Amino acid sequence: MGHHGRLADESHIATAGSSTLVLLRDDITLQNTDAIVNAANSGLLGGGGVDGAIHRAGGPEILRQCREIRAGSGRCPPGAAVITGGGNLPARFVIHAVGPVWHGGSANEREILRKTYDACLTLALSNDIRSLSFPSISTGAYRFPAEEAARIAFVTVRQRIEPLSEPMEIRFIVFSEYDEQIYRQLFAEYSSQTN
Ligand code: AR6
Repeated sequence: MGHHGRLADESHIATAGSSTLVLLRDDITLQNTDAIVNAANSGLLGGGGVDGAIHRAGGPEILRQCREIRAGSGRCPPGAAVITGGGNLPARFVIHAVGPVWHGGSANEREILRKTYDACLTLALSNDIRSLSFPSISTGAYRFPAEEAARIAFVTVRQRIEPLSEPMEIRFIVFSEYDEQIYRQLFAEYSSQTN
């Protein structure tokens, strides 16, 4: 549990069905969840931001598996995700998810972002992953407005895990104080509805 003791208040923890949602301001590569999600691109061969950090911390085995997937299935379209091992990371798996590039909002970006989170959860459930850490997909290099992206992330995850009977832990990992405020607000709103 290590990392989230300091944040264990109502605005950083929420319950959805038998599962727990956690908000953490931290580095995603340090998370000891079964899997972490990478904010990847369609090429699947690395990049900057979260992607760069994951490949640096996880070592060459992750890239090797990504190359194998590329060779077998080609590029990964926005809204989809693939899974590899975690290499040297504490997490056993990395789910490489491709979010939409923000083009102003009329290119179906919101629906594609929703599909991206959904694809991660589908892969998690089919690989027996019970704990999963998400970064704020598309809100860095891909320029998706952070507030709207957070709401889509939060609602999509909640709706998908609420009906599950087996408990899961989902962490939303943010890097900036600004992003933390956005998620904190969502957690607080949601907790006040359900209590
Ligand atoms: N841990 C947690 N969050 C982080 C970390 C980290 N180590 N590093 C950055 N963030 P981005 P995107 C935050 O750009 O917008 C890459 O080049 C960051 O502050 O990583 O989906 C890929 O190869 C921001 O809030 O992902 C793609 O080409 C969020 O993570 C492209 O960028 C996402 O920023 C994907 O862009």
